[in-house]
Amino acid sequence: MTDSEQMTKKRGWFGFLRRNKDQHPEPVPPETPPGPDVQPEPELPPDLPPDVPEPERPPEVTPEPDLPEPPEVPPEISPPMEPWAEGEGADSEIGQGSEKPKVEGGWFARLKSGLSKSSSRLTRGITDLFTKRKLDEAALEELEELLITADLGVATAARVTRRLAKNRFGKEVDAEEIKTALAEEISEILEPVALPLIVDRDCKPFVILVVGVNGSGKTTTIGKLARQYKDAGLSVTLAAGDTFRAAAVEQLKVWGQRTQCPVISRDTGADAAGLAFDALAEATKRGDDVLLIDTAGRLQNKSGLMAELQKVLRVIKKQNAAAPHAVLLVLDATVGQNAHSQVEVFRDMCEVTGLVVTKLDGTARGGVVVALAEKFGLPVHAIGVGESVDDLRPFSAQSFARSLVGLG
Ligand SMILES: Nc1nc2c(ncn2[C@@H]2O[C@H](COP(=O)(O)OP(=O)(O)OP(=O)(O)O)[C@@H](O)[C@H]2O)c(=O)[nH]1
Ligand SMILES: [Mg+2]
Repeated sequence: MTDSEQMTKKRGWFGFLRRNKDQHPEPVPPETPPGPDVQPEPELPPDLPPDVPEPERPPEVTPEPDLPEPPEVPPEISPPMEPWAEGEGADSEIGQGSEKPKVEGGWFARLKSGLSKSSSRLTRGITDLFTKRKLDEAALEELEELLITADLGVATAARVTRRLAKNRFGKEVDAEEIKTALAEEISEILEPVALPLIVDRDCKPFVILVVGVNGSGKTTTIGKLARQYKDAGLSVTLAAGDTFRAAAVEQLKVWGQRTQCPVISRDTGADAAGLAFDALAEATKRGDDVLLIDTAGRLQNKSGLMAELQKVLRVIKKQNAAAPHAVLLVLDATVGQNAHSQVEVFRDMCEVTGLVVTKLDGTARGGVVVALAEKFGLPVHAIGVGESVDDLRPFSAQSFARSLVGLG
């Protein structure tokens, strides 16, 4: 068994659930500054209502559809899902699944090709640097520069090269050896943050607030998470907390239909905190296992967005002091270094408990994940490797590190 498989087994496939030992003796299986393009929006809700507003009218609850068959998947929203590899995902014990790193065209292949921008630069650079060459001062300096340009950040690049030097300085090294050693160093940095998001089944509902700048993948991640939780046998409600845009509510409703989860929503322009409050009340009344709350990524300005998010947090806490149980910051990997300031702002404003990094299937600048791990130490719960409902995967330190340096 590989290390990666052992890790997966130890933590559980996607590591979703902390078992409630009393009630569930059987195995229970288990995702700103606002973007630089924040534009003023003319139609704004007026002043935010008081903390715990009385709804003017009851929020709209899109009932869980009673569908005899799985719903049709609109192709523009989700390409056809990949079938599970044999023996994966079918077990009642989700923790037994493998990450299927060898499946052609599977998530690992997509992750690898997604990281190709970072990895090809690194791979080419390493090959040029280390063709029958000693690991001397000059080589180390060039390697450090290479790592910085691959978004790993100055501190991480320095740390990695220092550690390489410790073991191999003055020795003749080839490119493969350097890549392998790099992957090991990077994996070691990522290991402490590669942590699954664990749903505590004693919390009914386990409240997950999903935040991030516009377009980072919040709503899509909620859809993917909803599917995973539903597949694990949990009852899930979605709250359309992005009341700023009509299309955002509609998008979440589509995900609700696809995953057969009820969606609690209000009209565009309604108070997001009020909606979150009602959604929590509703999910609590129903005894739901999970409540996933979507939020806006863009408001009139950054301070408006932050004020709204903080208000959402306040009203949730008024109703349930322990909630939200998780605040997920969704980061688009393609933004590169900009991710640092997004983490700083959201972490300070919204008590972020973990990250989901999306779009690692694109021309991602995946090296930034390493820099974030080193700098902030926030758990990376999952990564997005595509738009499909199945494209949310646990974050494996080893797989990621190897993909990043172009190793299979
Ligand atoms: N390739 C790829 N696309 C993704 C991934 N996650 C999300 N997307 C796409 O990114 C776009 C934005 O995703 P959304 O989920 O709408 O992002 P959001 O954060 O909710 O955006 P706002 O509602 O505008 O704040 C959509 O076209 C998604 O399909 C991913 O992992 N890979
Ligand atoms: Mg959205």
